[in-house]
Amino acid sequence: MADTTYTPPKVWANDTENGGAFAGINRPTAGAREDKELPAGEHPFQLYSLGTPNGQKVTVMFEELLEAGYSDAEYDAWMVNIRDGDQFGSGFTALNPNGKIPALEDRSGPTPFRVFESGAILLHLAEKFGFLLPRENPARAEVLSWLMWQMGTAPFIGGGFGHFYAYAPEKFEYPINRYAMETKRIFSVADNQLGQTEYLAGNDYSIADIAAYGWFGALIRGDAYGDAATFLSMHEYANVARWVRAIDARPAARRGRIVNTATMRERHSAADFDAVEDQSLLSEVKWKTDAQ
Ligand SMILES: N[C@@H](CCC(=O)N[C@@H](CS)C(=O)NCC(=O)O)C(=O)O
Repeated sequence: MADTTYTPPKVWANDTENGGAFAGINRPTAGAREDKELPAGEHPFQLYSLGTPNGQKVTVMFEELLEAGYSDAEYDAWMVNIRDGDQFGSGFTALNPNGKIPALEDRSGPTPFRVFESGAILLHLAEKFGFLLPRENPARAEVLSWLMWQMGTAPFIGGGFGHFYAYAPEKFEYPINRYAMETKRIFSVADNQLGQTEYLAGNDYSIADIAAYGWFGALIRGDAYGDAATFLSMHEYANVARWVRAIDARPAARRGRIVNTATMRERHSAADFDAVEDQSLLSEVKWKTDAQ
């Protein structure tokens, strides 16, 4: 058992000097910290996001819709820099009281309305366009189950494993062990499933795959949390690797994953992809690991 000298006080108090990577922006309270309007473009959907795995869910979905010919799914994607605290501007928190990307304003009808939480945004778009979500059960229930599974498990990978392995001010053995175990268990769930079906919820690509792709892809390719792919023995998940490579091959996924990143800070039309300097980013997805 690891040694610990910490005894929790009777009442917790915020320690802003804890040294973690996000200590400067984290607070125990929610709500706007400054008055700041959001920009808006001309398209029916206004997305405020960042190219993290949660943000990529929505941009991959929009690009899949556009790829499939749903021209009504045109969107403006505005960058919200979470390290600078953009998520605490009054315009953003009015769209998402939880103060986290992604947040969407649907202006396609007479009365604009907000949708927040990446899973809710995927579901909203899937239902609105009748796309990547079967109408009938049991196929629909399977997609919803895997979508909610992804939403429930992601915080253990990011807020748990990623935080303690890469962002905490010191390497604490207990939480790294706990969340490494849980992250590997989550990969094992996906690997078992993908050993039986082509995609997470069956043999058809769905919003459940879009939800999970950013998270699983980043870890298995070696893009997330330093050397986490080696630490977590990502080579053990051959079925997940096969599935990530299949989605990497989709042009819409390659476009969606670069929106709201340093490569493409904002996206307002398809022409923005032609302007990307390194076009190889759009023709292939490079892996740092050799997980097969
Ligand atoms: N459950 C949320 C999680 C979103 C989330 O964690 N967003 C992170 C970036 S990936 C964020 O905005 N963090 C900023 C902060 O916590 O202040 C969703 O899936 O939409």
